[in-house]
Amino acid sequence: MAVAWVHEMAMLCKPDHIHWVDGSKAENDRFLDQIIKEHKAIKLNPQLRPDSYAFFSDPMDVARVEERTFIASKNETDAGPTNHWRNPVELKAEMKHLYRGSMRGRTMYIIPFMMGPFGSPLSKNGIQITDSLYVVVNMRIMTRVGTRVLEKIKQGQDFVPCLHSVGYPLEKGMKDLAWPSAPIQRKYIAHFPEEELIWSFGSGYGGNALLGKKSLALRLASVMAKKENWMAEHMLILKVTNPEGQVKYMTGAFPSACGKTNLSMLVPTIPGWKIETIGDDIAWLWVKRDGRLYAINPEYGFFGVARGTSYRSNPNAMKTIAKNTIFTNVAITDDGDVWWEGIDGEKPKHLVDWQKQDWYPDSNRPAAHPNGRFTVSASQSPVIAREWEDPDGVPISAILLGGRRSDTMPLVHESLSWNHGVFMGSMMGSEITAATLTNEIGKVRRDPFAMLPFIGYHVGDYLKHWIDMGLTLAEENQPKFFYVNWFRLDQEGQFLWPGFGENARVLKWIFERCDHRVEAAQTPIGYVPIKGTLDLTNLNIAPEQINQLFQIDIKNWQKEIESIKAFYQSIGYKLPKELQQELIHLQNRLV
Ligand code: OXD
Ligand code: MN
Repeated sequence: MAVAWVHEMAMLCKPDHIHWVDGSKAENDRFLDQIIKEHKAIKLNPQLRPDSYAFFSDPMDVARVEERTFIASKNETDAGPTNHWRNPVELKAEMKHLYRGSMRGRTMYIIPFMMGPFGSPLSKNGIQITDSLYVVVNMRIMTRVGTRVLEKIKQGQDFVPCLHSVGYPLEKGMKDLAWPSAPIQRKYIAHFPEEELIWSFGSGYGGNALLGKKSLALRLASVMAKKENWMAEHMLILKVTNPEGQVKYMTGAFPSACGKTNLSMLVPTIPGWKIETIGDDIAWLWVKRDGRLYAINPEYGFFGVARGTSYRSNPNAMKTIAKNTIFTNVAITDDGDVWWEGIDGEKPKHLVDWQKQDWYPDSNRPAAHPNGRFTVSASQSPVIAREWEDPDGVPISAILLGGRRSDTMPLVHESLSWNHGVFMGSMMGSEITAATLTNEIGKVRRDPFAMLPFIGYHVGDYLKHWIDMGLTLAEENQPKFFYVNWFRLDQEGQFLWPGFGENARVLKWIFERCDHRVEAAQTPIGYVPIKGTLDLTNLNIAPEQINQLFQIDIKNWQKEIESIKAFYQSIGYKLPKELQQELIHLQNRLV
């Protein structure tokens, strides 16, 4: 089956060579040597950053392209209002035309990969075909790649076929580019949920090209999950241990660039508490016979945003990327190391920026791209939990939700019930920052469960699936939902909460709420800490700041309700009635 599909795709794309990736270190070393020889990356100074490489993309190929991302289900209503829908037959015909001969002059690499630990009931096999060695070396870090997976597929296990081409064939005599790709109107990230098939064309960057991540583990997996009664979520998974050695696991949904990686590796400031990582971006969740919710991380590495990462914001990430790391679109120092805005230390006097231009402190432009990334194996993290590859998953006690909100949302509030928690997730929003959409800065973008760009079907059906999952959980085992907001500002525009390691104080409160160890006060929006239960020991924070952090401003909440109503209207008739009811209840509680 796999061989037949590869053969068919080779007939279509017409590569000069075909290489089946075995995933070994020797093979990877050969690929990296070839990449350097072809001037497609630079090797960083081995004394400063051993076995690490830096790539620089085409300036037109630097991020996920949501406007060129398609869900090609048979019926348009199955894609819903949050996706770009295309008729699968038409889209295939259009894309086939592009793939025809698209790998001329190149090698077609066949990558057998697995999402999820070996032996987990949720794990899925995939085979990605690609003509990009950048993709091959990144996939080897981000997923479990190689012969062991291929053996399983050959024994008859299913796999998701993923076809990828950068869309830049090399005709005779043509010179290759350092970062070949296609113009935006020829980029396609296409998902065929009924066939469980992914076709990506024209981009070599991140989620557009590393198809195990957003395309398989979220968009397609969300459809499979709905069908098979589990959940594929844009969530970190963390392990919290209290001073008595008791452990709880939590997941957290936060939109892109809201600090998921930082939170999943946090160094607590409160003595005796420990945080370890299971995953930093994606969680697959299911209910086991014991009526509890369990999670695995389907990924094998971190594809983290470099900007802002430092020993101050995330020391564990800095230690993780000390070696064996691939960097993309960061700046390079004169001694051959990496640099980005927000990293520790003085601004260098000279750099080579992500566009390979000389850069000086007065150059008036960022040296690293805001979406510059590091790709690194999760196993290199000093705080990876020992059970992070447990095929049975970890039991989840709490589900964190959040985004960037300068007002309205308190530091933390807890759901009143499962359906209220789903309501909190459904109305999640984050203020748009300069890194996303420049013309709408400051506006709240509703991003239900941080899944807006990743739900592979109708958002209304997705929210109903969340409601239904609550029914399959024994009530005493239903995780509680906690909406957190580290980003609330005072009247002067200063952060009210110090953030970073101090966020562990909020995790401690959440931990103790799950254990019924601390009381909480009920407010119209949910439970909040009563005085003395949020540990503020040795924290230099004025009582007035705490008051402001928890202030529930009725006017702001009424505005919030209007905005949620407008969002709900955009979902249309598939919005679950349970959520409509939760909105009415909230409105009534606020009066
Ligand atoms: C990511 C994203 O790359 O959410 O994880 O964009
Ligand atoms: Mn993400």
